[in-house]
Amino acid sequence: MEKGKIDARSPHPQDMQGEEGADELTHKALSTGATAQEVLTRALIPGMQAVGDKFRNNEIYLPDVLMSARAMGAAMEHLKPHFKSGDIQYRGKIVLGTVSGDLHDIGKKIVGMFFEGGGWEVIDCGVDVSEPQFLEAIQEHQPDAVGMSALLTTTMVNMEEIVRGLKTNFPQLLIIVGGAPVTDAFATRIGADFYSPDPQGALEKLNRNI
Ligand code: B1M
Repeated sequence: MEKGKIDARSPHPQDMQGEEGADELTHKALSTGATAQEVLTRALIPGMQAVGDKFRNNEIYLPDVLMSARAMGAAMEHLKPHFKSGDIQYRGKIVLGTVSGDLHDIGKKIVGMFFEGGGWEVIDCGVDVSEPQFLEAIQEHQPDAVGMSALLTTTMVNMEEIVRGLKTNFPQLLIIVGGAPVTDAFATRIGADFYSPDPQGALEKLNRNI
């Protein structure tokens, strides 16, 4: 998974041609007696942790992260029924969205994949998400946290309004913000609880606080 090998048919990475990937290995682990919890905590979470650390240290590039996240997604398909049946508990629940006026979703999707790999249930509201839409999602899903992404300097203003609105309605709700133009100082100024420049940091910050 860490190397981004999705399944036996996938051509990436080249030095693993024909080898089994996250799909087959997860199936095999579950059918030979490993519990879903063990697969999650001993394989997937450490794998995504390693990917996040390497990405943060510039040892791998964005396409590598995307391939690993896709491999993780293939493994997660086998675990989903176990989450549904209650065999394994999610670590927490997060509502994610790119703020209103902003259509960039690549980074936000990666953040979502890291959270899933970290054992979180992710409610992804998509892009161009307004304050009423965030509020509706919060009421419906009762998350532990909300994550917001903004990629345009012009939509940082919308992020500010949304954070203030959500904090007025749900003062205890943890809010984490990110995206290329967002900074720690900006996050503090608008009243968000956390800022992270990368998905791994976002996951670590919320894990420490949930
Ligand atoms: Co747009 N765009 N774009 N664009 N676009 C930028 C952002 C821009 C910097 C390009 C430039 O001019 N150099 C610029 C913004 C300038 C500014 O505001 N200062 C820009 C512009 C101007 C625009 C338009 C206005 C262009 C136009 O139409 N005139 C327009 C706006 C549309 C809109 O949103 N309303 C527009 C449109 C588009 C496309 C639709 C064509 C496309 C988006 C496709 C999509 O997302 N589905 C696009 C793209 C691809 C880019 C660039 C090239 C790449 C963005 C990206 O995906 N990066 C970008 C230039 C660049 O960055 N080189 C650019 C990769 C992604 C993995 O990184 O999203 O930063 P990022 O996410 C990172 C971190 O930021 C962090 O983790 C992620 C993974 O490491 N992170 C979080 C993100 N969210 C987080 C949340 C967290 C924590 C961490 O906690 C919750």
